[in-house]
Amino acid sequence: MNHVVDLRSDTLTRPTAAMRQAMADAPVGDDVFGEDPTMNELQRRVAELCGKEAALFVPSGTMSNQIAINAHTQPGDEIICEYGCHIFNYEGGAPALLSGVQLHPLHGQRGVITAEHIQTAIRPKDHHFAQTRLIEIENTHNRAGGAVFPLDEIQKIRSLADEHDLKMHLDGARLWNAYVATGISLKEWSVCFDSISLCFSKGLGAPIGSILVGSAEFIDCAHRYRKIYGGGMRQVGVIAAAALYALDCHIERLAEDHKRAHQLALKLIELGAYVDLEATQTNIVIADCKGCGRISSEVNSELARHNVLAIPVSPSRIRFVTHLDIDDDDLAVAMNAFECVLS
Ligand code: TLP
Repeated sequence: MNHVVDLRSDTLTRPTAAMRQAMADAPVGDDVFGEDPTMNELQRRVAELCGKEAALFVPSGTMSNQIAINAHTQPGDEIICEYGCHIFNYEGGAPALLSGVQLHPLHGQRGVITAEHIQTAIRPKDHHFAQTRLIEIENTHNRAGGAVFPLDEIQKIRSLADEHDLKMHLDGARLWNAYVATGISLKEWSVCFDSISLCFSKGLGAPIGSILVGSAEFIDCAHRYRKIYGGGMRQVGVIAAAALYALDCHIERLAEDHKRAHQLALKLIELGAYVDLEATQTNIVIADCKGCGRISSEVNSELARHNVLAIPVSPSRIRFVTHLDIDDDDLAVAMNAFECVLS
C-alpha cells in the first residue's frame, strides 16, 4: 500500500511506542471518586503550569469549551467571539443548545479582535438586550492559519472585561503552539483568563483528551457540568499517562512542525497559491488556490491521487496541518505533489 502523507489535521497523530508504554504502566483508580493518581497528577501539573488553582480533564476540546461556557453564563446571555472561531463554526451550535446563550461574532483580522472593537459590541444594561457575559478568544487561531493572538491585545481586552465585569475564556486547544512560537509561557497567557481549555490530542500527539483550567470555584462548577454531559470517566490514568508523557516529550518538538509548515507555505507561494505568511506562525497552512485559477475541492482530490491529504476550508482555500507523524520525507512527498498538481 502507498504511504499516505496525512496533513488533514494534527488530531490524526497516533500514540508512539513510548507513549503506549507509559499508558500501560500507569497506576489507575476511579476518577469519578477522584481516586485516579495519574489523573490527579496531570490535573495538578497543568493547573501549576497555567498558574491557576485547579484543572479538570475532559474527553474533548469541544466539551471543555462548552463546559466553560455553561459555567460562566446564564441562558439568554451573550458571548463576544471572533467570526472564524471554533465555538461558532465547529461545535454544532452547542452554546445555544447546551447553555441557551447566543454568540456575537465580530470580524477580526487573522483571528484577532481588538479591545476597541469589542468595546463597541458590549451591550448596554437595558432590558431590550441580551446581557454580554463572556469574551472568548482562540489562540492559536485555527481558521486564521494557526496565527498567534498577540499578548498585549489580550491584556487590553482583560482590562476592558474587568471594567464591564465580564469573564474571559480561552480556547487554547493549541496554546502549546503559541508558547513554542513566541516563548511566552502558559502562565503569562493564562493570567488574563478566567478559564483556559487546552488539548492533548492535537499537536501534543496524545490519543484523547483536553483539560479545563481555572479557579477552584470555577472547576468545582465545571465538575458538575462534566458529569451532566456524561464526561465523568473511571480508570482514566491510562489516558492521563499519555498526556503526561506528551507534556514531557512533545511540547518543545512543536518547533519542528512549525518549521515544516513554513516550508510548505513557501513552496505553495512559489507555485502561485496565496498564503498569508504573517498568519503562518505555527503548524497550520491555509492556501488560497484562486491565484492558480483552481478551486480547493479539485486541488484536494488531485493531491489525494498523489497520496497527500488535506482539507478544503472554503471553495478557494485548503488547509494543511503538520504534526508529530509528519517527518522530512513526508514533507518532500507533499512538496512534490504540490508541484505535480499546481504547476
Ligand atoms: N479542531 C479540529 C476540527 O474540529 C476543525 C481540527 O481538525 O482542527 N478548539 C479548536 C481551536 C480546535 O481546532 C478544535 C478541533 C477544538 C477546539 C475541538 O476539539 P475536539 O475535536 O477535541 O472536540
